Amino acid sequence: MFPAQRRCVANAVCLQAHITKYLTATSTTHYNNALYGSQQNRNLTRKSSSIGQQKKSLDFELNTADSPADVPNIQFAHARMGPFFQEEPRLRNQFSQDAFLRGFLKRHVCSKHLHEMNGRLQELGERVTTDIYELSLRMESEPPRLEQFSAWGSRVDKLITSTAWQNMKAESRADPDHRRPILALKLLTSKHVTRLYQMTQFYLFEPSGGLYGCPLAMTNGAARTVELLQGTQPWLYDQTFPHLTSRDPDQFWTSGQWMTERRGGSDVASGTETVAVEQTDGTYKLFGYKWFSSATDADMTLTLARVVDKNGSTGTSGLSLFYLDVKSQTSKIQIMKLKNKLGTRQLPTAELLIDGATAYKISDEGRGVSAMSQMLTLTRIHTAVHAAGAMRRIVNLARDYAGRRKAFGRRLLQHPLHVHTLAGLEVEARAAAIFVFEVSRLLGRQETQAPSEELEVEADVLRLAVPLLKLYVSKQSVSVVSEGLECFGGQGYIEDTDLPRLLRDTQVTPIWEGTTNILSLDVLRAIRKSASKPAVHATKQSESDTSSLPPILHNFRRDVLARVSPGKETRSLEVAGVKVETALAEVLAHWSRLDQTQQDMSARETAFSLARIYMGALLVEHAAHSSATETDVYTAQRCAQNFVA
Ligand code: UCC
Repeated sequence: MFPAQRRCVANAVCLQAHITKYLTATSTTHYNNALYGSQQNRNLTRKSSSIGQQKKSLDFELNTADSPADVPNIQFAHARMGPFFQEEPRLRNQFSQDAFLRGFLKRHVCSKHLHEMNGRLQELGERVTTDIYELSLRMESEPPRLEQFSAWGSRVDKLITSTAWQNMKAESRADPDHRRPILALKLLTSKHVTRLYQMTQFYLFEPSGGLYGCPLAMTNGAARTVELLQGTQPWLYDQTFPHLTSRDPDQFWTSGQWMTERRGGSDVASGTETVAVEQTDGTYKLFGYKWFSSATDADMTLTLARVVDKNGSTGTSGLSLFYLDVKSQTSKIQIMKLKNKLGTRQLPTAELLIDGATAYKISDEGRGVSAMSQMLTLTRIHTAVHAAGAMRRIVNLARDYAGRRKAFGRRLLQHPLHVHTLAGLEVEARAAAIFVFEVSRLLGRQETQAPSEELEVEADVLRLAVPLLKLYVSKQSVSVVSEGLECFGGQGYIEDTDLPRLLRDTQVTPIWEGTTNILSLDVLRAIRKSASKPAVHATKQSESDTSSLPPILHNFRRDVLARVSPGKETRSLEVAGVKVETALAEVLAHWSRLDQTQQDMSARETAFSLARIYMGALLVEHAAHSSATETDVYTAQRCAQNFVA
């Protein structure tokens, strides 16, 4: 046996003891109810499998009155369907089901705001299982259509979206009274938790959002970009920001993010063909072909183009960022085709020919990518939120189903291997969730707190954490959702159950907003850029062995060590804490020995390791908190044992 295999077997044996303890220990908790079904449901299941119930079921079968007298009254004869119907998994309030999310909020939000936040999330947690979910089903079954020509041959480019898609725009902004918005930007008075609150809303919303989270993500990114440009482009802020953040569905605008072109893809800088010709009034006319506009019905968009002179020459100029008021320019934008995609079919994604649309340059010339980077940060966090939300949803459904489905004489929850598998998925879902929550919290602090040394360190951590979050959680969500489908057997593959949609709609996450490799290179970009800067903070004696690290890695290390430190003082978390620390030391030491080409080649492995280490540290920190539960401790232990290495 190879050492890795030996370690696996040893881990499995050791974990078995934990699982047994875990199941026993949590038998009275809310989590256990979710995993096993409530007592009431258990009684129902027992009832429906009793003999008396079988007789009752037969009464409901088809054609019983037509049975010929010579055929005995047996199952399946003459179109009788038999008494067994599989109970479906129930989607219950997604907030009250999520003890982990509630625990995280309790740790970070003061009691005054927590009460308000919990109330609203509770409400949203219910709505994503009822009316919002219903809308998403309709959005899936009524995908957008494009009517390019009228009956008499005129080019009309009419984008036809379902009423459900249109309603979702309103639903995402406000409740029926238009007073208590869902997913609005600025809600709570304590601003630094606003981002965290917003992203937890999206986390609950995404799996039932029919991909309306995509235009909302781009809108969120555009709002932040416009806010950052307020100093240089106050008119842009005044004109767009109130709409982008409005709680009133009639005033609310969505924004596009048009940066993908035929030759571009990931290589935006050299592949962008769109050009901008300056007009005498200072505006620009854009000409180009956008190959993938995610939600084509946006009211406005931020887009990249290269400024050219009157002869069409670009010189050496790089890309600049432009604001385009789409609504007023529809006659200058042709919808060439709608994209036929594996998933995200609810989204009206299109190829667009821009033929002289008027736009406004909003960045310095050649600084377009840099000016757009905050939009990328936001949409990448949203992508990870979508991925983590999908993981949570499939695990919740699989847990519920395990309490209903009976096979080999027992319910699934009574099969140790199934429970072990489910517990593994739960750990993955929690690791993804805590990564998303913490990055959102850190972003909120950057956006709202006064500058300080602490915030400078956090800025470095965040710069690294965003691509790590996006690349790891997206990739992992495909595997977790796929494994989750298996928990339903063949039913997981059947479209009517709405389960396969979850897989299709998460498969996009490792691809859009930068593929796994592109984001691994972004991690390298951040490290190398930081290496060219002097370290901001004095190095302590104890840290001298890592003083050759680029400052961003140095700060990342400090952050991880600070997070695991309390856990190392706790008996149950000591091993997990040491594992995280050791893994970090190994990865950083290995990194320091690589030359540039080797760093490029191993960028993906480095990124995956750093992501796992960070999640391990977050879970240990969470489990060491005074409010932690036994399940939190188990999660940190299993995470460290399984995937921090
Ligand atoms: O648009 C799309 C669909 C939208 C769907 C949104 C859905 C959201 C989810 C919803 C959930 C339901 S998809 C399009 C996605 N395309 C990409 O993500 C592009 C992928 N390619 C990259 O990320 C590349 O790495 C580029 C484009 C960033 C590389 O461009 P350059 O020009 O070659 O990059 P440079 O020269 O390295 O960087 C230019 C500047 C530098 O700053 P300076 O000049 O000051 O040194 C970089 O440090 O930009 C800075 N920069 C960044 N800053 C580049 N990337 C970043 C970053 N990530 N953060 C901060």
